Amino acid sequence: MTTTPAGAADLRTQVAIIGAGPAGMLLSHLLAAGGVESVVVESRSAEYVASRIRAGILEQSTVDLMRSAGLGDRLGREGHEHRGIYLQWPQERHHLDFVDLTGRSVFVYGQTEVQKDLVAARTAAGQEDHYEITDTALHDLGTDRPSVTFTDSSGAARRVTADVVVGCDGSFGPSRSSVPAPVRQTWEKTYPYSWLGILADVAPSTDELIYAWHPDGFAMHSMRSATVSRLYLQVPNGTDPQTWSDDRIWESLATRLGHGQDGWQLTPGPITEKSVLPMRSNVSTPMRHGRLFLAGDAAHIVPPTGAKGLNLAVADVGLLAPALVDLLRRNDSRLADAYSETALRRVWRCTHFSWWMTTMLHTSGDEFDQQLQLSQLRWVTSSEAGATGLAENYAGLPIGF
Ligand code: RFL
Ligand code: PHB
Repeated sequence: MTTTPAGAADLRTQVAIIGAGPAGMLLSHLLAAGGVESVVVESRSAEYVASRIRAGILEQSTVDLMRSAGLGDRLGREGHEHRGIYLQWPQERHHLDFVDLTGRSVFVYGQTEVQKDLVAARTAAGQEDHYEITDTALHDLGTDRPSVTFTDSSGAARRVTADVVVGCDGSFGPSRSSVPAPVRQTWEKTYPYSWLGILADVAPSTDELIYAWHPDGFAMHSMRSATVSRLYLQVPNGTDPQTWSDDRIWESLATRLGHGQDGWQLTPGPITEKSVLPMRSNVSTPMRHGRLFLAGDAAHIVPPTGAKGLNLAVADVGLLAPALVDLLRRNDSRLADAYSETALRRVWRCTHFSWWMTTMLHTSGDEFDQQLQLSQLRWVTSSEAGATGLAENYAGLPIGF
């Protein structure tokens, strides 16, 4: 933490939010609905943030929160409700029906679409945002007048003074490390593999997502719409996506996803995006220090196998918004004081689930591990108790969990 630079042009608000990703934008929307004003500052352009291809699955509680916040119209029209997923390994494919198992479903609705809906809502509310800023720094977090300084897109030095600062700036932003070292504790795990992800202009070859274990490595078939497919392949860390030709990608997907198995066919199509995503688990605690609160990837990262990253960010904000409304409008700090501990219960549950899905489905080359993975997959797909455990975690625990 540093002191505020002299001469910075001042802005005053109740909540200064760093980061305009889904956590920051949803928080500003929920705060506005609760009568609390906020300013959002973001280092990238609005177009860049809106076009980042990331998550694709919304769990039930995320959908419920978006609907109750008035963000459910386009999601209702364009999102696709899925009853469950397919889990498979060579010669076997099993459907897990989450609705039968838990009464809850999931929705296919891309993070790009969530982001567009959030930007539209914030623009309609006429609240203040600053994009393409640099030199973000947090100050005076131990006082009741914390501030954020930055250089705006015209090169001017600015300062936002607030009652509360919320770090929604992902794992590489400055907020997480503003919790001082003696207080901050970080748990981290990196995995010995990455995902090569593609977007393709082709109708999905499946009605619901397929998660496939294969001796060559994990593969997954997801989708964005009736005409756009999203697929992933396990690849070694450090893989350059350009070393994978389109033909090699489709051939590997066909092998790992079981093209020809029981007559199922994978239809290839033009690849429009190709990238490699490393995988790690990371939790940084506490999620509140003084007048600084952390939400979303700023506090925790999960590998994408459980589809939890975006949903956890939404769950954090679903807890934090009412806590800040109580704190700032009613001078009631009970929810704010409980925020870190309450949020971390769900964070650790989702961290465990994401690790469990990841280690069950990715091959490490160890033959003993392979047998354990296959045994686990057989159990999850044949025992109602096993299937229900996966379904309950995947379709999502209620917001207050
Ligand atoms: P975000 O979306 O990363 O937003 C953080 C924002 O903070 C900005 N920022 C700063 N702003 C001002 N000053 C600074 N110094 C700043 N430093 C950073 C950043 O530019 C950014 O706009 O975090 P948020 O809002 O917490 O949302 C979390 C989700 O985005 C994330 O959990 C998921 O997208 C994770 N994730 C995936 N999750 C899934 O559930 N399924 C997926 O398929 C999936 N794919 C992905 C992903 C994350 C990825 N990243 C982070 C590398 C694919 C990728 C590539
Ligand atoms: C996606 O559609 O990008 C997606 C879906 C489910 C996951 C991960 C990514 O577990």
